[in-house]
Amino acid sequence: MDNLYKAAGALMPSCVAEGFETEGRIVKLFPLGEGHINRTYKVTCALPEGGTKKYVFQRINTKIFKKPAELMDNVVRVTGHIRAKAAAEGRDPERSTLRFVPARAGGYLVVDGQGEYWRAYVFIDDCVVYQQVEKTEDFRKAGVALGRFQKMLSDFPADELDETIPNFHNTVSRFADFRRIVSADPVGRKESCAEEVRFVLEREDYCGRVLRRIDSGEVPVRVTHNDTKLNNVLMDRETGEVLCLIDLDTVMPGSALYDFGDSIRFGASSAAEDETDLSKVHFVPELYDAYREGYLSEVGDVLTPAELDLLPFSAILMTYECGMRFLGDYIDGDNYFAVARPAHNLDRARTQFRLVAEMEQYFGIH
Ligand code: ADP
Ligand code: GN1
Ligand code: MG
Repeated sequence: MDNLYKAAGALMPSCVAEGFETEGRIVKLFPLGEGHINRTYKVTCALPEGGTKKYVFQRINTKIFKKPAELMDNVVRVTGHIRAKAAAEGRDPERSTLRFVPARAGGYLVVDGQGEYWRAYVFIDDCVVYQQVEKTEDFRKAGVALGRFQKMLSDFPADELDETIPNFHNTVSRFADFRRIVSADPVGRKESCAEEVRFVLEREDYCGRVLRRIDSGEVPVRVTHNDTKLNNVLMDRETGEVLCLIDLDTVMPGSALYDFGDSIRFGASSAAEDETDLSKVHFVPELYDAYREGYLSEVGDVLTPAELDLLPFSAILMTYECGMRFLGDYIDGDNYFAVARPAHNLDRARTQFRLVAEMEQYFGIH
């Protein structure tokens, strides 16, 4: 039987630790991050000549990412493209994107004895990640990071990327999924959230608004990140400058609006995504303006008039979509997002709807 490397409440099979072309011997392992999908560990290796080398090991949730090989192909290509661009623009390529570690058996994946898929990348030292905005200026910089990311990938052929999760931000199909879950009500939770269900159903009209502009060609399909929450942005601890976007599994063809809107959803809020005291949850216009300014400083001249016009609506749409996904998962019995308490997904949905209502009022969009 495999040795197991132990972390707080977590185990990593030794075949995983030994399966990558990492240097040195593992001396430390502990869980990282607050993601809802994958399992992430920071791994420290001691080098024979002294000193250490740090890595991130991640177990891919294959219930959600059903094609790990295609996923890795996407992210290896995209990070290679960004690294070359960053170097050409005079930035440190090793701090400008993730570097994946090859598997000793070839490729970038190791499959453990349980059939779980793992990948590894180099840990970027001396960086910080925020769960919530502390300084407005940091959020402006996060906007720069997204703009730069989209700009660097603007010449990457979007049609060569695999759609790792089909219809990821297709709000029309998300709405249809939601309606199906509510009808089935598999664990009898529908009654307990009737008001929230009504909130979603009343806004069906939002669902096709961006898709129609994509179909008409006014909103182009670009290479997008699709999960741009603030804790996926690395900043340099010393200089405070933005380094890169991480958590690249959902990089796919999409709309720039999805990325902008998702950043606002998470970052331009006065509270955490799962705050239970709704009186603390507010949309913060000052943060919206700061992010928009940073973002447009990089891509203001690239976006089409329709994209620029839809920026405020994209914030409403992505917040609405995420709330609908949380609520759908709650009614479905918590099969998708990791939860730490029984009503966790309902709490998350409630914060999103609170933000939607405030954004509607602020932007005068209904
Ligand atoms: P998830 O959100 O799916 O758990 P992430 O890829 O976003 O996984 O990683 C979780 C956290 O781990 C990040 O928020 C960041 O704090 C940290 N992290 C991930 N990759 C690196 C890296 N290469 N260097 C430094 N920190 C990292
Ligand atoms: C998930 O994995 P994580 O926590 O970065 C989800 C996003 C949601 C987000 C809500 C693949 O992201 O779409 O916006 O939770 N990722 C996937 O916090 O579904
Ligand atoms: Mg993440």
